[in-house]
Amino acid sequence: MSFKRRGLSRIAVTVFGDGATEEGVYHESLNFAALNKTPVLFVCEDNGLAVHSFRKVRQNYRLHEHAATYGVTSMRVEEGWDPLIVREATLKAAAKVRAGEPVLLEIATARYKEHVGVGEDFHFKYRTSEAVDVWKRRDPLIVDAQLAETLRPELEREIDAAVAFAEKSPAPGRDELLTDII
Ligand SMILES: Cc1ncc(C[n+]2csc(CCOP(=O)(O)OP(=O)(O)O)c2C)c(N)n1
Ligand SMILES: [Mg+2]
Repeated sequence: MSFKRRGLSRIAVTVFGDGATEEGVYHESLNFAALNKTPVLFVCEDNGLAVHSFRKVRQNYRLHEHAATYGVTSMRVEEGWDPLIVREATLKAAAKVRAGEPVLLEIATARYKEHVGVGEDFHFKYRTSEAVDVWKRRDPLIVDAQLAETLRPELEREIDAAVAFAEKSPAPGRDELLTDII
């Protein structure tokens, strides 16, 4: 809304899980964005899980069909393991957003680790490691070790720079509350 009011040609990208779409704020945000034609790209990482529960016990809607009822265009990528396909879809969705409408981009994916943290959670038995292996066998960072090693230094530099920037940034004060809002 701020970008639009200030006449900036920027877009906002928000990334969330399929489980988050059951929260009221998701629906309010979609409605607000559609109504005001704000330049927002909603990206849903759809792994079919919310913590330990599967979609079929949680959702009576198909996300992309449901977005249409708010007048939000949606796109779905099944090949979430393929960065080039994800990139292409994201560029297409972003172009639509720049042209003046919010878009929902749903990307099928898998969660390798537990819901929060770096451990595995197969011992809870709500899912099997075999189901996740299907994804790992298609994951270029696992299948193509050379590609992973080529990318690693640049990614590590980017992460280190982001962490250093965060650590040296002062906490925001009250005077910043409305910065970039109006
Ligand atoms: C702001 C906020 N609202 C609600 C919750 C409660 N909550 C915890 S996990 C979760 C859903 C998780 O599902 P998903 O985002 O798909 O993550 P996944 O389990 O796939 O990693 C929700 C709604 C929260 N943590 N924070
Ligand atoms: Mg999920």
